[in-house]
Amino acid sequence: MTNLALVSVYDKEGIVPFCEGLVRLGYQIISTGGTAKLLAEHGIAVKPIDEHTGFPEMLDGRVKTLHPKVHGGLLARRDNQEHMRAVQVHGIELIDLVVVNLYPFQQTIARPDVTDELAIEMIDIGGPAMLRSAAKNHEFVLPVIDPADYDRVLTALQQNAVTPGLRRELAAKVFAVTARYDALVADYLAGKTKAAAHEVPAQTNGEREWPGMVHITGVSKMALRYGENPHQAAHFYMEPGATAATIARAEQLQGKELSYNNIQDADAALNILRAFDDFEQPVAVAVKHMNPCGIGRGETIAEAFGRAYEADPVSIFGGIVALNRPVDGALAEKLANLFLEIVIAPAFLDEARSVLAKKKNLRLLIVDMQQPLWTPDALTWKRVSGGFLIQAVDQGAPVQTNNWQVVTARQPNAEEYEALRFAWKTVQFVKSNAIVLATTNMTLGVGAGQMNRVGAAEIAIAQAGVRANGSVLASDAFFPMRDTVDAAAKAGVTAIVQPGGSIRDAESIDAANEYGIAMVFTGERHFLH
Ligand code: 93A
Repeated sequence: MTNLALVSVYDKEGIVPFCEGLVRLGYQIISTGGTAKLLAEHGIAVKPIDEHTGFPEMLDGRVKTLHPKVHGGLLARRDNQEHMRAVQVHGIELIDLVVVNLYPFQQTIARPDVTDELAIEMIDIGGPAMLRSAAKNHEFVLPVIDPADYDRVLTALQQNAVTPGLRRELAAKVFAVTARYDALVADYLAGKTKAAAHEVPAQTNGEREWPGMVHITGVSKMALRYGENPHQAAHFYMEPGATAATIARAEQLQGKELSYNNIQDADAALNILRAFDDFEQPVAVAVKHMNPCGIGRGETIAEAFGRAYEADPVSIFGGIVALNRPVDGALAEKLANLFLEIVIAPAFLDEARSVLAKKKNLRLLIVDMQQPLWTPDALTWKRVSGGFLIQAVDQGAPVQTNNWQVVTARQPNAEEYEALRFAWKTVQFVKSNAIVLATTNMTLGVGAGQMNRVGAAEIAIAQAGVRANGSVLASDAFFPMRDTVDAAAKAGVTAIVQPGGSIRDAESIDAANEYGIAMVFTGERHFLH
C-alpha cells in the first residue's frame, strides 16, 4: 500500500525538493490547485485534490479540502477496527502525512492597502482544519506546518526514525501556530489591528522590520511612525489577552496617532494612576518622560487635577494627564487651556468631548479602570545585548503602614503619616534615584533619575521652593549617608519615609533626631531604573 501525502502550501519555498524526497520514499502526493500545478511543473507525479475527493474545488477555493475523504483519511485511528471498517465502507483512503502552511493573514493586514474583503479572504479555514485533524491523530499522521522542518522530517522518514517524540513535537507546533493565527483574526475582527494597519502612513518607515521582531506570529502588531527617535524603526506588539484596562486596548477618541514615546508615557501615567487605586479617591497624575511631575488627590477629580497642576505648572507642558474619574465640561476647559499630549480617563462626558474636540491634536484615551491593570503574576522585560531580562512587575507597595517602623525619637503625627503614605506611593514610580516631597494630597517636588541621592533631593527641594517647609520626603532606596537628611532639614522637611537597610542607617537616624524629624523605614526598596 502506498503512503499518501497531502500537500497544500501557501509558502511554496522548499516544497519541491521535499516532495521529490517523499516520492523517492514511495509516497503518492495529493495536492490543491496552486501547489499541484507547481509540483507538476517540476515533474512530480501529483493527484489533484478534486480527483481524490471526487468533488471540484469550489467557491473561489474556499472549499478545496473540506471533505470527509480528506478528514476521514486524517482522523481515522489505524488501531481501531470500527474506524478501519468505516473508511473502507466509504472508500476513504488513509493519509499519512500532511504538509500545509497557511494563508498569510498577518502580512495581509499589515499591508497599507489592505481592504476588509482581502483580509477576510485571507482567513485560512481548510488549512488549519487539515493540520488540526492530522495533529490530533499524530500517532498515525505526521503534520508538517513549518518549512523549516522539511529536512528533518525527510531525514527521519528516510532513516525510518520517526519517533513518538517527533510526532508530538510537530503536533504541538500545529496547535501553537493555529492558536496564534486565530488570535490574530479575532483581534482584527475586534477592530484593533485593522485600525492600526490603516493608520500607517505610506511614507513612514514603520514597516521596516528586522529579524526576531516580525516572527512573533499571532501577536497583533501595529507599525509606529518611528521609535524613540525618527531613525529608529518601531512596532507596538499587543498581547492577545490584554484587556480594556491597558494602553494596548485603550479606545482613542480623537487626536493624532500615538507615537512610541506617547505609548510609553501613557503607560507610565496609567500605571502610576492605578497604583493609587487603594486611596479610593479621585486622583490626577501628570507625567513627563515616564516620571510623574505632579500628582494630586481631592474630593473631586477637578480638585485633584488642580493640585497635580499646581505641583509643577511648568513641567506639565507637553505632558500626559491620567485621571481616574470621568472628565466633565469644567475640567475639560482647564485641560484645554494647557498644551498636553494625551489625556487618559475612564470616560469623557459629552460636554467635555465638545470642549476638547477643538484641540484637534490632543489624544484622548478611554481606559477601563474597573478591571485590574496587572495580573498578580505579570512580567516585564528589558533588552540587553545578547539577551533580555525578565522580572515580575513592581506593582507598588500597599498603602497600609503596618510594616513601617519608626526609627526616630519622634513619631510622625497623623497628618505627617498621611503625607508619608502619599509620598511613598509616588516615589515608587519615579526613576531612581528618586526623592519626592509632598503634603497629604499633592506632590511638591520630584527629583528623578539622578546618579546620587542627595542630588535628587536637591532637585525636589528646589522644585518645592518655599513649600518644602513643612512637607514630608520619600526616598525609593536607603540613604547611603546622612547628607539627604541634612538637606531635607535645611529645607524644613518634618518627616521622612525610606526603606532603610544601609550600613550607615545609624548616621541618618542620628541626623533626623538632631533635627526633630520623624523617620520611618518601610523595609522595601523600589528601584526603577
Ligand atoms: O479557502 S480555504 O480555507 N479552504 C480550503 O478548503 C483549503 N484547503 C487548503 N483554504 C484552503 N487551503 C489553503 O490553501 C492551505 O492552507 C494553503 O495555504 C493554500 C494552498 O493553496 P494552493 O495549493 O491552491 O496554492
